[in-house]
Amino acid sequence: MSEKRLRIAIQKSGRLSDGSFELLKSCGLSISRGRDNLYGRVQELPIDVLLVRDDDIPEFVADGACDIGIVGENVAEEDRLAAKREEPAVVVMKLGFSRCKLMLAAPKEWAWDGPSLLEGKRIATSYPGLTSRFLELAGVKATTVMMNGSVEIAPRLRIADAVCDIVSTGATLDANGLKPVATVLESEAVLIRNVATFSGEKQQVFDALLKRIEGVIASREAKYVMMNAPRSALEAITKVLPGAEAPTVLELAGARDKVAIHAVCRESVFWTTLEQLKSLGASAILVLPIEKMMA
Ligand code: PRT
Ligand code: ZN
Repeated sequence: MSEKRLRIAIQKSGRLSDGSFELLKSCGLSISRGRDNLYGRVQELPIDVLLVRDDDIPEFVADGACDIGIVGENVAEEDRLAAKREEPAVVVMKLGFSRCKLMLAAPKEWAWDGPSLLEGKRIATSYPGLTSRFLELAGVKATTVMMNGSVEIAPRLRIADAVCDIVSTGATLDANGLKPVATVLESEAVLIRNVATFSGEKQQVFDALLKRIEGVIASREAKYVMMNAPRSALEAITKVLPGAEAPTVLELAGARDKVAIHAVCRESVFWTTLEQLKSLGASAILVLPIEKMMA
């Protein structure tokens, strides 16, 4: 593999992989996979893709085997806290998918009144670094019991009193007689990078990729909103449009007191927003998706 190609590590299969592949695809990149399915090559830019287990990604990026990677914030943060690397990988940006929470969970019958209830208890987790930091900040002395999987069964097996695990819907905890009691980390997929300066060419590729990712993320929520409205309502309408910069105001043929308003809204446009616009006198309101954006 050439030194000039930017190397990105993504999860081969699991809860991060669909989002990671989709993101790269939305950036206009198509990946041709090697026969071993461990390595891919991007056609449009000098980028190589390594398909690996998510747990390996922070290390690969920290030691320079890969330049960048996509991983859960939970895994990136745990690596930073627990692995004690000299120069851990740094988080470049949040990517808005694979959202979940790392949560402390206790048996349902516990009357939870705060973290002090965990004093002297044993907590099973795959995230000892994050769990210990949370307990320390809460001033609680408890023991963490490291488990690599099936953390939720630890209390039933009397391996631990409580757990600290990833929660999405909460169904797994519920099925195991546990309830979430405190959030340790709100997580989503993040882009991480090696701390060292990239060579000139690699930096250019990295900058181009970053610009595209920013564009994809910005356009996910963004909408192009158009409407006709009384000229007098312009100010009130601008205030209602979520995350919009100054809108474009256009003359309407044959109407002196009405204008057309066009705006890019960077935040979600809900039905309630449309109802508010309507009540301010807007009509013919259109909300259109935006495919690409570049600042
Ligand atoms: O094979 P590999 O090591 O690559 O994958 P993995 O099995 O270790 O990880 P994977 O694919 O399960 O998760 C990758 C990342 O997705 C995690 O590090 C999180 O950042 C994120 N993520 C999002 C989740 C979940 N949602 C999730 N629900 N990771 C795990 N879970 C598990 C959780 O551990 C628990 O067992 O799902 C269960 C809880 O789900 P609910 O819906 O019942 O609450
Ligand atoms: Zn894993």
